Order: sequence, then structure tokens, then C-alpha cells
Amino acid sequence: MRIVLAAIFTALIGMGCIDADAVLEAFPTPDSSEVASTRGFLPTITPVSEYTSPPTITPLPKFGLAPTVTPMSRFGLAPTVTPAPTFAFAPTVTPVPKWQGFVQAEPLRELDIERVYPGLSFDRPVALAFPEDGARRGFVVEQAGRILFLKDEDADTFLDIRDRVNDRGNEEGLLGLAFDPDFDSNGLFYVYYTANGPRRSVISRFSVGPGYNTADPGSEKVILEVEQPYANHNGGQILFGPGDFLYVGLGDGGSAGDPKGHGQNTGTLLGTILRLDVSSLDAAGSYAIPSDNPLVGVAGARPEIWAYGLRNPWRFTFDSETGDMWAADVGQNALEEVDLVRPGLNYGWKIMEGDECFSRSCDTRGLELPVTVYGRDDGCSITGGYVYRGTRLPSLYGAYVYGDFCSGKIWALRFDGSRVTESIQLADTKLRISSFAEDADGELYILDLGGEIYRFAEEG
Ligand SMILES: [Ca+2]
Repeated sequence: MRIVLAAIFTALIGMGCIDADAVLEAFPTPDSSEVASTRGFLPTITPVSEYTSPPTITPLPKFGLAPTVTPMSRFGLAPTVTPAPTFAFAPTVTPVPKWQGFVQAEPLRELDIERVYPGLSFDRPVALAFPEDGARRGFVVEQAGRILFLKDEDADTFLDIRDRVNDRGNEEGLLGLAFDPDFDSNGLFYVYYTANGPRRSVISRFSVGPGYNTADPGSEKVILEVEQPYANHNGGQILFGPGDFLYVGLGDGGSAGDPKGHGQNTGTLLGTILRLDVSSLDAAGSYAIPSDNPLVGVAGARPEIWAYGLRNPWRFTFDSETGDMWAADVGQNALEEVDLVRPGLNYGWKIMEGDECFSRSCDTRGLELPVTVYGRDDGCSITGGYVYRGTRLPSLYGAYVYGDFCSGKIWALRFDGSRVTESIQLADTKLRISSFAEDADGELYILDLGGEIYRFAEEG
């Protein structure tokens, strides 16, 4: 099947009918209503049974004109398929069905976990990131202030900033790493760490040295500092997302019960996810505000804010197909929650914890409810994961994966945009899950704060 398809694709590319990148990066999944036209010959769209199959595109007769297929963007904007002119013979485009709202993938089922890089152990690993530089290397973030890159079955130091990182608190340290979308050509990357004197969160940019194997600690350009009143709830996620903007998660400032009310105060950056334009920093490291940020022009609000009312969004990620932002917000005493994050929305803390009232005066109007919650029977600190878009585990495709740091349990759910359509406990592990990670193929990893890295495996 794949050989035949490959031959067809090769032929099409050779004919100039299809851009090679479009074939590799985006199996088009046109909605028939987008493709259909009221005149001329329509493309025939036939669902296929296996969601892993690439679409089959039957070439036009040599006197026909090819349809234009614009590939999906890296963040999953829908591909556009422009139908062939009406005088041409229409091609047959058989799309890959989307599980989300279209065709369901295989049902979720329990998975095992297995260790990867079995010879390696790290000191409190909290993040693992993969730049899009074609080298397919993973970079492990150690909380004390080091970044190491994985090389075969070994790891080498990439950056060491332990001299400026404060990791005295359990939730303090070097917490996040994001590679510039153009890392391949500009060698830039961004980190999130906590520092002392005063206690604060720091977002900084660094650059690699020759060979891309080390980074210069002296290349630091601080782009944002946020004072932190307490040691806990620092957030720590930093990620590039749609529009190549930089998204940063900040907790409510800490202590317990959000004593200073940061969660509901859009005049502070605490208790939020931010969206920054770092594409053209000035000499002072100043970022720009994307003009379509939701609170731009709102009196008293910080224009950096993308979403607020969050307690400690330790990990949030983007679905690489749809661009949706998924966040896991760590609860106070009762409920851990998963949120689908939309711009400008208020996720409730501390009026609500999860889907219940937290404050005595509880007006829930205008608050965004979680996609799901769990209580203390299942854990005590949620670690957000990813929507799985890999190929190793067909049953997991399109599901959001998340876990709990305290219990080691891992779950997956499918969401159709308004309700959870399927959910399962994927695995019951002994791990202290500090983070999940996603590589260039969409495959997922699980980080244990004890030092080891794991992945999922079909039950044997
Ligand atoms: Ca909430």
C-alpha cells in the first residue's frame, strides 16, 4: 500500500502537481463542503478505514489541471484545497479522516511504559525539548540550572547557568526551555528560571556557540523578569506556538489560596499565560506585544496576557495538528484540572478550584470551566502532557495525555470541542512525573523527577 502510494506521490511530485513538503507535512483532510463547488466536476472524497493511511490522490489525466494543495502550517491550521478549474477533470482526493469531530480513531487502551536512554540518569529533570533543526537531538533541563543534550546513549552539557539559578524551593529552578522557530539558522533559544535578590522569575534568551553543541552562559539577554512573592507556584512553561509567538506560564505567586488575589487581577502577570513577540528584541531585550493579544487596549490589564485565572499552569502545550492550547492547572486542596485555553478567557482561580467554588463569594459567570478534573483519590499535582500525534501508538492518536506527579497515574482523553468523548487511565506508574515531552515525530516521553526518561509501549 505504502509503496504504491509512494510511487504515486513521486509521480505527482515529478509532474509538479504536488509540492513535496505538502505530501510530507500535511495529509490534507478537506471537508467535502470546502472542496465542493456547484459547478464543474467535483473531487470525489472517499473515507478510508485506517487513520494512519496517507491520503490517496489519483492523478489527473495529463490534459487536466492539478488542484492546489496548500500544506498545513506547523501549528495545524487547516490545509486549503483549491479545486481544479471546472473545465479540468477533477482529481480524486481521498482524505485521511480526522478523529476530532469526524472519524474516531481506535479506542483508547491501557499502555505500558518503558525506559529510554537506560544508561542515563539526570539530576531532577523537569523538561525535555527538541529543536526543529533536523538533528533530532533531545535537550534535557535539570532543575538546578543545566541543559544537556542526548547523543546516542550519552549526554553532554549544553548550558550551565547554575550560578544564577535559585533552586532552593521545590518548585524553583531552571524550569523551561524553548528553541527559537529559526533555531536552525539563528541558534537562539529561551529559558525560564527563578532567581534570588529579589525573588523573581526570569525569561532569557541565549545563543549557541559554533557547532551548536554548547551555549555561551555569557550570551544571556534577559527579556522579562516577574517578581515572585513566594517560592511556590512559579509556572515555568515556555513554548513557541501559533504565529511563532512565545507563550509563558506563570503561577499565582504562591503561598496557598492566592492571598494577594493575583489569579483574578489582570493588572499583574501572575496567574496567567502570556503571549510575547520576541522576533525582534531591541538592545535592551524588550519584546513586542502581538497586536491581537486579547487584552490589548483593556484598561488596567497587562497586554501580554493570553489567558488568566490560573493557579499554577506548570505545563501547557499545543496540539501540533489543531494549534489548540491544552493546560493543566495544579489545584489547591481538592481538584486538579485540564483546560483547553482560549485567548482572553478567565480560568476561574481563585473563585473556583476545578469545577467547584473555592471562594465563599462565588460568582461563576464568565468563568471558563475545565475540560476535566480529578480529586485526591487520583493524585495531588497534575502534570500536563500533549495531544498525541505520533505513529507508534495508533490507539492514542488525537488524545490528550496527562499525569499526576504524586500518584504516577497517567490518563488520556478525547474531546470533541464541547465534551469529553472518551477517557481512560492509560498507566499506573511509580514515576514522579515532572513533565512530558514530544519529539519531532510526535512521539511522547515521560520524565521522572528521580532522573529517568520513559516512553509508552503497547502492553506486552
Ligand atoms: Ca480553573
